[in-house]
Amino acid sequence: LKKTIRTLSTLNHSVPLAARASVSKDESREFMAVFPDLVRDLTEAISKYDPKFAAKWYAKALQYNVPRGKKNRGLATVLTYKQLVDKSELTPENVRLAQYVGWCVEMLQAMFLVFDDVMDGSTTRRGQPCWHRMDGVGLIAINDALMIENGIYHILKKYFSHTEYYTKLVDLFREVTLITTTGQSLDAQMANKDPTHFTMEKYKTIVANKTSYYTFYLPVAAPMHMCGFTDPEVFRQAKTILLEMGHFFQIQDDFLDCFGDPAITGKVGTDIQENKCSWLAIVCMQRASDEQKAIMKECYGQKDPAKVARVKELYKELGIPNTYAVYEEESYNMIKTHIQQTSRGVPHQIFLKILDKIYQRDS
Ligand code: DMA
Ligand code: MG
Ligand code: MG
Repeated sequence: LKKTIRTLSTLNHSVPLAARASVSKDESREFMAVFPDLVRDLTEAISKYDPKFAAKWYAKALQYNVPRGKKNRGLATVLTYKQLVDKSELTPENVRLAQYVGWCVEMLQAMFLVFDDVMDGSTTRRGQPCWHRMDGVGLIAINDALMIENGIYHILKKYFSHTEYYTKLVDLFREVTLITTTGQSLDAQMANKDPTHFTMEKYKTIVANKTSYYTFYLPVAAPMHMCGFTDPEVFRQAKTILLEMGHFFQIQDDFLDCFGDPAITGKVGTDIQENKCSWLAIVCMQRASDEQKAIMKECYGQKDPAKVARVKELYKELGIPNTYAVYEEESYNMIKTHIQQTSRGVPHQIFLKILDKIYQRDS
């Protein structure tokens, strides 16, 4: 299966995987170097209220949940800033500010993931147990997610309240949070319906809201504000491209949930058990005969491992892994074309870099 996907999609593979990995290693190290300062800022902030227990717990929650992922969103924020800022302003101090914003994006992501894993009944995330599964954590995870989220606004205030773009940044984080929670709400509500209700149209709305805004729009729009962009048309054009990328990214996520290797993705999928309106389930329902639809009705949304396996079998019988490989390649090419067609504002190179980072990902 993996081989088919690889062969089908190496046809238009502009940046070798190894090269991509090595580029981000340095950037990732510099970015990581800022994290301990962020933890110090935040724990100091709450040690005013409780110097011992709360601060210690907060540090632990931050360290466990914020920095252990791929950090694509935070790194994209810094990268975009470096590309957009006037060369004369590309100082170490300004890069550090961009890194703080990048960590705010990562804190937002950490908050969503802690909540998402509680809601989705997940067990593992980033190769370790989900935070709520840790001994002594459980539902305290809900409060921890709120503490992580509000750390964002503490950091923004501390480092940006004197800037012209401060309210733009705060408004952006708040709006993107509202949009993402709207998407999570739709995602959860759709999971209460049987698969005959799943459509590509509903999927598009769920995905744009739950994933694309915070994963792709935020890491580009935040540095745009920092660099003094104000033309709404430029934001609109960037958004169009970035939402397309988000759609592409979530289809990958859905595929990996079912067919990915947990040792590589760092998480064990739950979409079938949780009755999620995933891309695979939609394509399956589009193609299924009446008998196959009956299998979905009986087995989808069930915890029984035999039923989960039956759904995966059905996906394979319907050739969905192959459809995915073809889709991934075609969609990549289409987004590239659309990037080339954007007329002004953000340099194409930024979008292309972000796109190449996710193309053919297996984690
Ligand atoms: C991801 O949806 C959306 C948010 C806001 C975390 P998901 O449940 O498909 O994500 P994952 O597969 O990482 O649990
Ligand atoms: Mg989930
Ligand atoms: Mg998923």
